[in-house]
Amino acid sequence: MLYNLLYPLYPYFNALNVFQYLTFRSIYAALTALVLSYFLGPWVISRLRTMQVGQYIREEGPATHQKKAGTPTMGGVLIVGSVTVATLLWADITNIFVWLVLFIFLGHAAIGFVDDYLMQVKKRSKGLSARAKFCAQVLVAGAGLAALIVFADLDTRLTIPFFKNLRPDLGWAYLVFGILVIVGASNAVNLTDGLDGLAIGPVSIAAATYLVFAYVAGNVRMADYLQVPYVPGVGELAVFCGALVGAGMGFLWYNAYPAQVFMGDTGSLPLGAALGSVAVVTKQELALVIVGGLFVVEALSVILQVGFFKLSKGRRIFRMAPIHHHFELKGWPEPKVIVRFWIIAIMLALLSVSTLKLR
Ligand code: 57M
Repeated sequence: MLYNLLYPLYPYFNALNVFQYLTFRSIYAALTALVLSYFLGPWVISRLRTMQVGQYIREEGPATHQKKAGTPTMGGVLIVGSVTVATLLWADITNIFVWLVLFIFLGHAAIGFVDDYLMQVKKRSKGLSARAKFCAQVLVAGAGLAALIVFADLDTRLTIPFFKNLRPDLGWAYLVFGILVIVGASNAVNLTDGLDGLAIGPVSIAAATYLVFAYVAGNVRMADYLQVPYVPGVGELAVFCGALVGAGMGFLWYNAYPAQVFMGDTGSLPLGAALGSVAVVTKQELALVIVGGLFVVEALSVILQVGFFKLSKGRRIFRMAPIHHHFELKGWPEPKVIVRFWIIAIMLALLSVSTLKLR
């Protein structure tokens, strides 16, 4: 919004020229979201406490988790609010990609909010049923994607990391593929959100990586030089990614071990959906398997555990899935699991950026 209001005045005030630069606006979106979530954090946490939005801890989990009982959850409202305000403030609000990605992000936040609200505030033990949650996610992602294809001319060809000339066109099947990416990412981040800071750290790292991808894809010269698909206007998503990084860091301040607040589905579902939709719009969909490799491994550990359990009639591969619980039960202290998983996320992010050059 500041771009739309202030940049046109630059012939009169030369200094306003700076608003045209995506790098400047992305950095300030990150700082704005960080400051908002940092300063509003204590107020939001105390409000959640008064509303008694405290986490129930399942008895069958690692024993070390029992002491977390009553930690306020639904802290995702802090992340979602900060990201939205910072994006609207610093992005070009005439850009259709910004609005459609925000739609998918906020739609998933609403689904997570309803689920958490039913469970935490209304004290219904189950919240939304898994089927209702999934259908709502598919609807939101599908509507956003269909609008992207129709109104923003979203390219329905896939980009395959390491192969610059191999770009199969999926046509309308791209809609199904895109839904799979967005809903899959949303649920994988949700599964990862089981230790303090375990989800928000790697989400911020992945968002920083997609900031680079969005910037490159939206810049005709860089896209041409690095031979990645050029998507006019998609650079504005660098501002959104900057806001995700900033809000993530601000939230981590309070979610770092020992956590004062959890994000709840209100945070985990939209964060994953945001990464999925940015991956689709920047035409770096498959790179998400590398950037978000940690989330993929967490989700695979559950699929393998459940599948093997059923086939073998009661035997397990891991001590407990998702895989972070396996390491906890092996005796690794929680902060060790968290920091080691962050290190892996950073390595994967670097590897994915290298795909820009290795073609
Ligand atoms: C979300 N939620 C956390 C918090 C967070 C199919 C099955 C594998 C599903 C899976 C599952 O339900 N995953 C979804 C995981 C929960 O955190 C809340 O949920 C929000 C995210 N949606 O924001 O509000 C607990 O995680 C811990 N936590 C932290 N710090 C954080 O910053 O310590 C969360 C955030 C919190 C807290 O303890 O209560 C969760 O884990 O429930 N289910 C599981 O993950 C369960 N695994 C399991 O049953 N494994 C089985 C089979 C079915 C695969 C097996 O291995 O045999 C574990 N969940 C729990 N305890 N709570 C089992 C142990």
